[in-house]
Amino acid sequence: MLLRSALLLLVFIVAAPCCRADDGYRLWLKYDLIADSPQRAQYRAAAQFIAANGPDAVLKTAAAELQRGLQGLLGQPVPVVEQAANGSSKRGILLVVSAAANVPDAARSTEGYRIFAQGRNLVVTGRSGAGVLYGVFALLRQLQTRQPLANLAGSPRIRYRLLNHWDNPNGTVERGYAGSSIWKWAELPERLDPRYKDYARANASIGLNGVVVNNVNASARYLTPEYLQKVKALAGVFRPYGIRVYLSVLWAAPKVIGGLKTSDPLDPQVNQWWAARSEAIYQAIPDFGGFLVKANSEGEPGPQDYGRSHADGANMLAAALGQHDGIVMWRAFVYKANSNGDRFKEAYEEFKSLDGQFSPRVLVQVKNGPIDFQAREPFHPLFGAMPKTPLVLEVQITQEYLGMATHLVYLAPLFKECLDADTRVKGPGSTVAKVVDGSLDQHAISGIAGVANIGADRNWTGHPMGQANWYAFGRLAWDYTLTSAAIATEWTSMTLTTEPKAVAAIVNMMGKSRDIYVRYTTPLGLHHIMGQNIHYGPEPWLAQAGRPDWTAVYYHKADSAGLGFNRTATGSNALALYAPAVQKQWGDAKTCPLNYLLWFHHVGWKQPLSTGRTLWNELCTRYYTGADSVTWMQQQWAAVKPAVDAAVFADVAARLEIQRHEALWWRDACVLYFQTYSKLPIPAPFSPPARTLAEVKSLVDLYQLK
Ligand code: BDP
Repeated sequence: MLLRSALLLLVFIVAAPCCRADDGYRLWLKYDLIADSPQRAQYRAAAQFIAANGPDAVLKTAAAELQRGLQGLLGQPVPVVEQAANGSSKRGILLVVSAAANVPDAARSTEGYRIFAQGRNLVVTGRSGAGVLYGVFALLRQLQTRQPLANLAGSPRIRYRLLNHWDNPNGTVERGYAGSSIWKWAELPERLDPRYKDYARANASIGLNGVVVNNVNASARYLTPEYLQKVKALAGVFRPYGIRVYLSVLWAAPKVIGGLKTSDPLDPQVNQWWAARSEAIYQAIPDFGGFLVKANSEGEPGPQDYGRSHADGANMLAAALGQHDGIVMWRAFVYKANSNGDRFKEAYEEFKSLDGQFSPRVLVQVKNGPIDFQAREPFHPLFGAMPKTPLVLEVQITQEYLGMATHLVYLAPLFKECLDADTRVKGPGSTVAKVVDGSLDQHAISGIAGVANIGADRNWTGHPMGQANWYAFGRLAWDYTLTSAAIATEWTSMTLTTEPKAVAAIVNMMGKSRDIYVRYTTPLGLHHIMGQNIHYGPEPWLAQAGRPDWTAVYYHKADSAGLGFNRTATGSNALALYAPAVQKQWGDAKTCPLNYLLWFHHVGWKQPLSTGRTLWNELCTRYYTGADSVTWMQQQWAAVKPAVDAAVFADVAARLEIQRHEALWWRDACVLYFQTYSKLPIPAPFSPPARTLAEVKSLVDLYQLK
């Protein structure tokens, strides 16, 4: 009897891991046992010990991470020793920090790594602990994706690779769709949620090295001594992972918490106040990264309140950093209320003339496109227009305008579309990526920032597939030459399944998902026609808002003649902000890529396009085929059911079903609304929507968008 229960218990223990539902918490760092035993045996033979020598805290992390990963993947404990035993026949992995390490160094950082065989052993080397840590994660990735442990080398192309959290002191997250903030300010600094460390591991594993912990619409509270202790506690968790903390600052802080009468950047007392604050921060956090600033934007205070420029403000803050190794990231997301203007041009007009006026430690942070994180935007005209200033590329990982946490949209193609865009400012090949990594204009510093999609939901990102966007951002920040498909393949194999057919199907679906989203929401270059405030669902009829450039009609300009915003010389002439070669291509409706057509042209409803269809027919075709493609995504997903965890499968399947009917909502809303202008029938083979425009409009209330 006793024996029977013992056997039963054994069966249960052995069986348990396979049947436990995957809650997504482990992200891509699952380290489940490699099932193929010959392959496992091969890896095991090469990884019998880890040798790590030296006091470097990040090196220690590297050893611990490697040990943890190998233990899971190989199912055997791997000891960490100080050095390989002389004359031993064991094969192991040596982690070596050496100033002389021969590692690539693209971003003038010390974060590169090299992995090579040396005798029986494998060496992972870097010039810093962080370099070795990145090498270790690269090595683990090889195992996770079942690749050989061959020679590998890597180095980041961009120096500052940051997540921007739009998290507030009260635990809410602006534009966050995965629950509340992961930072538990009320518990800090005494209690450190174990999640902070897991968060740091995830970031380090994809090469991120900085975190702005709070919202750009900043509370001054973060600069108080009390909050600095909290931020210090977080910094202590992140440091062993090579991650530095940064703060968003409220421009008016000297007034709000400093008791001063002004926040004028040229006022000596204001200067002193910031210098003292900065000194206090560095006392608490010696490796503090610096400040991120949203000023004179969307009602936030800024130096212009005192007749000073963005450069005056940024330079004053840079000076306040003193001798410390910090930077200032000054956002260019500004647009004045100007009913006769074109919001497209506002940031350019405010910043272009400031090029050359910023101090060397200031980077200007520019969103990927000129409006605001739309599903597709042309690249921001400031890229290439400020050669004397390092520009940080800011992208949004959280899906504010891309279906929040219910629509499956893989964002690597969006990020890459911007990075690969050719500004042409110095001839062909002057890509946004080369502006951002500093190589086009020989800048010593460079940066990229992603607005995080992370929250306190157990699986971190709400939509299980949202994890891929966090992952892809990190991988592209490290190396923007990676392809979207390669990144999706890595992520899928590490996170969902290693079954080759399933991986291929999922990667295919991910690769198409962003275009599908664009088709059923904003095809042909439509933009900013989403629900007011909440930015979810369609509201192309929106004509009244706090400002004209917060409506939809401002952007699509539908009338009886046609559709689209004329930004050529006969319109707002925003096109003139680009290099002549770009102007030439985009300025002619015949050569302008269809994806950007309505960004720059007001096109007649019956105008034939390069597809052979008229504008109206092409528009309808894209809305209909886009919405249909969600059904295709559902089929793709259904086919991989046997290969993925049941809980994750069900979660994604349910969200895809929401996406399917919301794609129809978008389709019906847009074709019915634009039809009131085109007065044309829905072209064959498509059937007109079964509901009326009034019925679709009423859905906005149902979704409580107002
Ligand atoms: C917009 C968001 C708003 C942000 C703003 C920004 O709707 O919540 O504060 O961007 O980037 O897209 O500052």
